[in-house]
Amino acid sequence: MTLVVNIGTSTLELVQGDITGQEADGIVNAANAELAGGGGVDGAIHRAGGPEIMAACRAIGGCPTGQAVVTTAGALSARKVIHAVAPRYKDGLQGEAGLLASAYNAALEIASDQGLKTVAFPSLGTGAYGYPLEGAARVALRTVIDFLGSHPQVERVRFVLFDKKALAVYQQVLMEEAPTRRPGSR
Ligand code: AR6
Repeated sequence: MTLVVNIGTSTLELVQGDITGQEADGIVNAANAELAGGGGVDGAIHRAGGPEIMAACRAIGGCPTGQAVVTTAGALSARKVIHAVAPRYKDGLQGEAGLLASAYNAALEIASDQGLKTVAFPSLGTGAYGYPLEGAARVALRTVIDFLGSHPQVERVRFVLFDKKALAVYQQVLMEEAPTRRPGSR
């Protein structure tokens, strides 16, 4: 089931699925600071998008934690891939929440600058980097809600959650965080 919430004139959606199958102008990758590829979302995006994306990552060379860079989307149907780097979670006392929010903000700023109207995000940080799901969902959703409130040019942000558990946690947190909601409308 899709959960859709209006944020001003934009929409925020939660769906379960594989990020590489999404139709969106921009697809966000859960990258590492070396932009070297890896498992999880990163592996899936490079597999589906082909070698052009890695060539573009090599040319850029790297991206600090909490930041994002943009490349071609290769063979994916999206126009661009935005590579965002979440922090490795230790104990929550190393600035992880601020860095995670910063990674989302950086990706959203790029989307806005590039004229990407629709953007698909995975749950940054909650796989190999170990960020606890509920805390990550709260940071992710708050950051996106704040951004959409002041950037109507980004018309739709869709979180693509890989499994039922992640979808359920994001749904719960969104119910708590969203200013207005329209649950189950699609
Ligand atoms: N579509 C959507 N979500 C997915 C997919 C997919 N195809 N595959 C996994 N997830 P992760 P991170 C979920 O590990 O924690 C990589 O090796 C997954 O269940 O992809 O930011 C990079 O190269 C989890 O909830 O990203 C980095 O080194 C979420 O996506 C490092 O992992 C994020 O998991 C980044 O770690």
